[in-house]
Amino acid sequence: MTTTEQLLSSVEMARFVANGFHRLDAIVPAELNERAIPEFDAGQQPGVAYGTPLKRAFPEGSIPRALLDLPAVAGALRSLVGSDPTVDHHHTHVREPHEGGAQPLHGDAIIDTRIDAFDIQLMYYPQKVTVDMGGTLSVPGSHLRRTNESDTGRYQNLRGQTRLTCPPGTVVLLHHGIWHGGRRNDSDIRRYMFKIRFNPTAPQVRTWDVSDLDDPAVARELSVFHPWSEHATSRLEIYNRIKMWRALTGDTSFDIDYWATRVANRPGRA
Ligand SMILES: O=C(O)CCC(=O)C(=O)O
Repeated sequence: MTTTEQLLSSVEMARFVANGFHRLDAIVPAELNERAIPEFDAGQQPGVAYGTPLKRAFPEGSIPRALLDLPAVAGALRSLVGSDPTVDHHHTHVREPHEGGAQPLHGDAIIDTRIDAFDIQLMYYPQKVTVDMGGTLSVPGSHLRRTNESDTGRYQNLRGQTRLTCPPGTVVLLHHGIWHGGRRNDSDIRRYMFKIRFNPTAPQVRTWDVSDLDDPAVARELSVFHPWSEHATSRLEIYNRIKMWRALTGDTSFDIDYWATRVANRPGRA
């Protein structure tokens, strides 16, 4: 697919497959950010039943509708989850000033073994988030390491983890499996994050701008090593990414250094 929409490129998709997130800094206009916090405080976001088609989920003029209509957000979401996702649920997450504790590291569901489909979680930060405000901690590249909800909560710090700091109006789109948690807010300011989870309704195959599919940078992005795992274990993560890239592109022969081809070779069997 090649269009004038602000779709992700293949290189950006490969980066998402390797890291588990796509970040859009300061993408939301100031007037929307200014409206958001009073509305979040007043609990004004419209209730949405599980599985409501995105096109019907949020009324015209609402903050989520305006957010999702931004071309960069719409294009990235379409690239990741297809054109007609449904809304799973949404929630406003607040970290209170000087609250004294952090949220344990977790994934947002029970073990989810899907390789050829994934949900997207949108996180919207209407205000500037500084290092002491309890920005969302996440572990890049952890999304394909399948875990059960808060079973990872006993890990306090992992090499390579990031604690989000950002300018106002930042949106991050994450793979549902990424390990994350709200950090302790040591500031005097309430920290807000509005999250929407989306489910795909059609195969997530070539939903982005594939005109650069053969760019060698795709394999380079998929081959990145993250510091939380040993060298050998990182190879398993690259193998997981090869499987995901095969599913996303429909190219069952895609490989990096023959790794997936070698272990699938079973001569004489169908
Ligand atoms: O508040 C945060 O930064 C993260 C909260 C969250 O994503 C969750 O509770 O699942």
